Amino acid sequence: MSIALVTDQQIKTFWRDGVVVIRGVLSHEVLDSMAEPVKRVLGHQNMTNMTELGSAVVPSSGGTMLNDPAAAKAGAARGQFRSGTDHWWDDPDFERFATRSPLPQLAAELLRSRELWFYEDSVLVKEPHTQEPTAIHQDMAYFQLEGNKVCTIWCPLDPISRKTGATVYVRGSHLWQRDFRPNWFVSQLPMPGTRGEEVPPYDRDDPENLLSFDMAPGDVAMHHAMTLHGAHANITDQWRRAISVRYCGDGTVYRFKPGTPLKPHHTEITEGDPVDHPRCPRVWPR
Ligand SMILES: O=C(O)CCC(=O)C(=O)O
Repeated sequence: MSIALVTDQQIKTFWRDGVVVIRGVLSHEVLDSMAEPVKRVLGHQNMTNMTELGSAVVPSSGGTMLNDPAAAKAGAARGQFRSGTDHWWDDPDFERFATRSPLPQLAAELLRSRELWFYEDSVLVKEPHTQEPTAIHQDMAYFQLEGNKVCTIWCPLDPISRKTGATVYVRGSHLWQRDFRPNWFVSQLPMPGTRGEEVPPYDRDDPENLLSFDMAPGDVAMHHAMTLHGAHANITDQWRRAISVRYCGDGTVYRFKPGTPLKPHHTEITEGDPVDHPRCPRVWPR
């Protein structure tokens, strides 16, 4: 029997707020072991440059640093928001992180799930001076899934504060039973052909309705897939590197969402089937 990683109070907080931070979960060894793999994927052509995507889809968002007179005058560099998914498909380091670290047990305990499957990993890097906040969105809109035990664990590799690009969560929004359209991550514009409500505008600095946390490397934030969330810009000289790992638990089935990109193996799956596929392996219990 494994020793519990979370307390009853933390489980209650997760189900009440839609997010909880668990401190000191990942050891220095685990964090150090992911520095090189993250560096590798940053050099990989499959990483999306969200900053360019942002200015491509939102011409009014302020454009590039060269169009920003204040930044241009100061001679400041401008960083990019880089993001990619499914690195574990061809990188055993990412597979080990998602399947052999304490994360599966942590997710199973907080979800109160007997079993757990691994859906996806994401690398989310805001280089120094990345001006784009992450748009507020609901992860479930991007997942071809349905169920109440689906989550993301956001794992920063660097110290996190409002200035370096802390994530923000709309408190309790997982309980609203509202489906929101997926957007482009750097703009609130919904993806074409998708269904649901458009995400309303939020003030990221509203402590009444939004939760945000200072975090140290090793701390993780787990949110429910229905929780609306985003992140601040990184206005510092420091890198903000994070890996998100997404899991689903008991009762999760495949549900295809019109307009939401499919993964190649989704063509082999029948809608309504319980999750279980070599590309969505069971990771708990081990
Ligand atoms: O890292 C970010 O800026 C956003 C992370 C996020 O939205 C997620 O992992 O679901």
